[in-house]
Amino acid sequence: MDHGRLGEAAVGTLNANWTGAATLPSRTQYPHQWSWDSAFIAIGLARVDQDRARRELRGLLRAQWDTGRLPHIVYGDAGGEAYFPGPGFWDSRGVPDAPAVRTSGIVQPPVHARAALTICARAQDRDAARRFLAEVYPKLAAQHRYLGERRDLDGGGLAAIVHPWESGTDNSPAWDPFLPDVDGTGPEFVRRDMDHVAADERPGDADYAAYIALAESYRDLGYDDLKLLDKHPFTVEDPLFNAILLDGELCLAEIARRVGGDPEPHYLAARAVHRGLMGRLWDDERGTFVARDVRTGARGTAATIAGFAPLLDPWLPAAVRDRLLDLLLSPAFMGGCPHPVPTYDLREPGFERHRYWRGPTWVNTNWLLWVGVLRAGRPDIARTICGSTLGLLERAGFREYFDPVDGSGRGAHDFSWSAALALDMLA
Ligand code: 2M8
Repeated sequence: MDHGRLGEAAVGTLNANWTGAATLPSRTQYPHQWSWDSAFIAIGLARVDQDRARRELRGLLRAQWDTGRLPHIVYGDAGGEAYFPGPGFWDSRGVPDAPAVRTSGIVQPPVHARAALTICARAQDRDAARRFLAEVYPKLAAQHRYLGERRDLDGGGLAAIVHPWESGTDNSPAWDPFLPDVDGTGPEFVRRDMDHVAADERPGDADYAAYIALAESYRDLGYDDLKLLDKHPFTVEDPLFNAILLDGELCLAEIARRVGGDPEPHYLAARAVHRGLMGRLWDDERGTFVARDVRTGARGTAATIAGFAPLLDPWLPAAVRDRLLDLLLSPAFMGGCPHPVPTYDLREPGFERHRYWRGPTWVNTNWLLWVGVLRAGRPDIARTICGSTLGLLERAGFREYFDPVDGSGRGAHDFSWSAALALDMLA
């Protein structure tokens, strides 16, 4: 397939997944609106349909809680049984600061300020773009305030995630050391996630039991972040989430500048995340950024795709940047397989070619790395990542993820962010 046809096919996929109010990640596997999916989708739509890109973000922001929390799922009309856990599980209607629309109670990486700024950057109608920025700025600023204030659990400058689903990289090996404390022996539930995808491409049952137990724990605390350190068994700082938070603050500073607001608080917030990343998550021995348990200070050891996300940080010391790039190009990642970038160190015994976030290549993490290596002054690596990602999509279609060894498509078909980010990478 040539690039022109790939672009047309991408638009077709996004149209097929559009409900009239939002774009579903996949009609079968994920039949609701997901938070960071919508941000990636808006970034792609900004290339072809500005109006829909704006509607995508607006739809999500309408589901924001009064505290600024932007939920990871906004439930639509798909039958209650189509996806587990459904809206009743989270019981957001029982929480005073939640909106009327039904949502989950956890968050996802804040790519949304980047999406809003991208929409503006691609706009032909500059006035409409500025009006849109002015409209969404207070909501995005509230989203970041929530993360910077309520989720910085011990004042260390980083936002904690309280559930692996909040990372977006659900069953990454990065979370393994922090899950044994979770008691997954709760009430029975029926997994719906394997109705459409092979079992060896999804998280294992023990992981799923922990996911449900953690979601119940947070829900039963009334989503009260002040109780997390005492009562919740998973409070972890993730380099991917925090690098995106830092990038988002820099985007907010730029948005503030354009709409006549004050960029300074956003620079300060970005600097705080930078200090937290360097002081807490940089592992000098391994030459990458790793996850850290807020409660114990214990750090993980897994070298995953998340470790490269701080390439988005413009203040990264040159020596740290160079070590990260060395690891990225080494046989552990880009140098060790024909279809990079794998989400986990290829040489680890726990690397799995097909299992979700434990090895496969994903389009959104490739896109983030593409932006990161460009920022790090390496257009050569950016070209390799871009060419290889588009090649995978041309050969295997808009699959959810890909086997980094043979390039075969895995997970859901017609997956929205694979199509959307192709549009951005094609341009
Ligand atoms: C995956 O996560 C959901 C739970 O949120 C699931 O496995 O059911 C992840 O890949 C996540 O990053 C993504 O946003 C979501 C929808 O595409 O699917």
